[in-house]
Order: sequence, then C-alpha cells, then structure tokens
Amino acid sequence: MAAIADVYPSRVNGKETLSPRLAPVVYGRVQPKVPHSLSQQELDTFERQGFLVMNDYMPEMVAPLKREITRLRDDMAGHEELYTEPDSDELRTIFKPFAYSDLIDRFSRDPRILNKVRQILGSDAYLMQSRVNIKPAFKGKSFPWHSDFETWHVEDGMPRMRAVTVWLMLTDNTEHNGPLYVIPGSHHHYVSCEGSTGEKNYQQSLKKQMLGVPKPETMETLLDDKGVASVTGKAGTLVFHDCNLMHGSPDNIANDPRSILMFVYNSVENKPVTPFSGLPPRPHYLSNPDQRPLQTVESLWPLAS
Ligand code: 6CS
Ligand code: FE
Repeated sequence: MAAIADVYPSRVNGKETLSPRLAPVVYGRVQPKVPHSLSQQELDTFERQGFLVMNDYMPEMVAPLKREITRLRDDMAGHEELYTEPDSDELRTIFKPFAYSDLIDRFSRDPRILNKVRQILGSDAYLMQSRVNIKPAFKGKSFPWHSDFETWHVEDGMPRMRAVTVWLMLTDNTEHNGPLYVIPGSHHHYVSCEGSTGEKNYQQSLKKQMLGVPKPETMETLLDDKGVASVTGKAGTLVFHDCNLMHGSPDNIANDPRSILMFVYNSVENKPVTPFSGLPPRPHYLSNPDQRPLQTVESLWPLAS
C-alpha cells in the first residue's frame, strides 16, 4: 500500500470523473535574481494555459543535438531504452539519452532551461525522465489524449503535480507533420480514468497508450470553452509544458519527421512514493532513481582535455 493518501486516484475501476487540480501551477512567484528567468508575464501565460512556447529560442543547439542522436541510434541499438512504432520497426522513442551522451546530459542542465524550471517549481529539480520522440515521416503514429501526470502518479508514484516537461523542437513542427495538440487550461482539471493497470503496462502504453486515455464524453466536457491548439514552431523552439496538461498528437503522414528532445523535471520536494497502482516501480529509464538535484553547467562545450 502507498505510504501516503492517494489524492488523485485513477484506474481504480470507478467511473471516470473530472475534479479540480489541488496544487499550484507556478510555485515560485518571487522574481529570482538569476539569469534566464521567466518574466511575470511568461509565468502568467504558463499558469493560465499550461504551456509556454519560446519561438526559435535555441537554434544553435539543433545541429549538434541531431548529430548526437544519429550516433545514439547506432550506439544504443538493441538497448531496452529504444521503442519502435506500434506497427513497424521504425524507431519511435529513445529513452534516457542523457546517459549515453555528454552533450545531452549537459544540455539538461543548461541554465537557460534549468533556471526557468526551478522558478516554476519553486525548488531544485531532478531529471525524472528524458526521451527523444522521433515521429518518423509517413510512419510516425499518434499519441491519444492523456495527462502525463495521470500515468506518473498511478505507475510511478509521483504524489503531486509539481513537475514540468521541457522539450526542444529538433525539426520544424508544422500543422502537417504530427504536432503536439494541447487543450489550453486543461491542466486545472484532473481526469480520473477507468480501467486497472496491468503489470508492465508501459510495454504497451509507450507504443500505443490505452489506459489513462479519457473517454470522448469526458473530453467533450473538458474541452467545453477551451478548444484544441497545436504547438508549432521552427526547429530550435523550446516548449514548457505542465505535467497535467491534456495533450496528444496525430499520425505523421507527411514526408518530414517531427522530432523533439524532451526532459521531465520533477521537484525534489515531490519524489515518488510506492506507485498507487500497487505494482512495482517502472524501469529506471521511465522514472529515474537518481534524484539528486541538478546543478547548472557553465558551458555546454567542455574544453577538450
Ligand atoms: O509513460 C510515460 O511516462 C509517458 N508516455 C506516454 C505514452 N504516456 C504517459 C506519459 O506521457
Ligand atoms: Fe505525454
């Protein structure tokens, strides 16, 4: 049994319900004196819509990160961190790329990212999960509507909503190549889903998620006056995305991939407990056991020794 009360029960075979979020979206409202902080206006936008898009923020990172990821595809071949598309052998996701790439590891601690993350979370943070989503041309498959927090709570034991996902567009994300769809403002509500989590559900859900996917009727209520927005931008655009934002993405039937590098930062004051599903914790590449607070790096490019 989980050591603390489950304030966000889901997949407990009950009826699907919508309830209010029980936690702030922005924990740090005092303007910090560190560089690369978000303005109060940017924080307001993040709080209101649940995501923040910084257009063309890091264009210089795109080519070196893409080179690194091309290398990882070979170096990590056969590793458990690689997932293919549900109905082809095309690579869908590379998990935990920072463990195999010094550049990606350093980039996760870039002050332009980490200072903003700490500001939103109002605390130090650790890297709970990291992945490259490839969304290959023609063959990249959809992600249905879901809140990441729902999965992380049920399957990883993340107790509260105090985590933020940050992702960099590695290719142009357009209306046509399977961009992220979000429901602005949906992060203020929690959807408790039906069903019950089976053992090793992640092996299925990372290819095609079935649990933690709200029914159309619930989505209708959630959408209400909100509507769907697609998150598009040039390669080098950085996106901050609240852990409970309802999102998904369609198939990519275009002839260009929609690839992104994603980091999930969890507050060190929100470390996972026993998963609320009652099942064993998921593997290290989904919920990182290394929960030491991240320190910013001075430079992404260490001098050759
Ligand atoms: O399992 C995870 O951690 C993440 N992946 C998917 C497909 N859904 C939930 C969450 O975003
Ligand atoms: Fe997600």
